[in-house]
Amino acid sequence: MRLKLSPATMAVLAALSAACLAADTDVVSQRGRKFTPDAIRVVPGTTVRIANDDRVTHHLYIDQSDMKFDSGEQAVGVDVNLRFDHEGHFAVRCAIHPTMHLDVTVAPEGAP
Ligand SMILES: [Cu+2]
Repeated sequence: MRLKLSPATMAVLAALSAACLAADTDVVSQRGRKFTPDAIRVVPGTTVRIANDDRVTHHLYIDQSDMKFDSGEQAVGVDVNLRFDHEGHFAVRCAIHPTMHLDVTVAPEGAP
């Protein structure tokens, strides 16, 4: 059986998959003992993949009343996936490098 889709349907499907990809995963790089970008805004339910593209080990954590996280030691080349389910502002820090700071804002699309 062959599935025939009109160009309009194809356009809708393409737009939908692009929106889904945007909502599902964001990638942040660690390089030069900095997060790049160092501030992101995501919708609830987004997984943020933090890649250690650096030459040194990192150790990610969040220590807030509304969210706790501890990656343990994050070796060079290792990704840490962090899922944000709840709205709010979250500071991702590195236990080894106190100057490292990633600001994550979790808010629904269209929110101010
Ligand atoms: Cu670090």
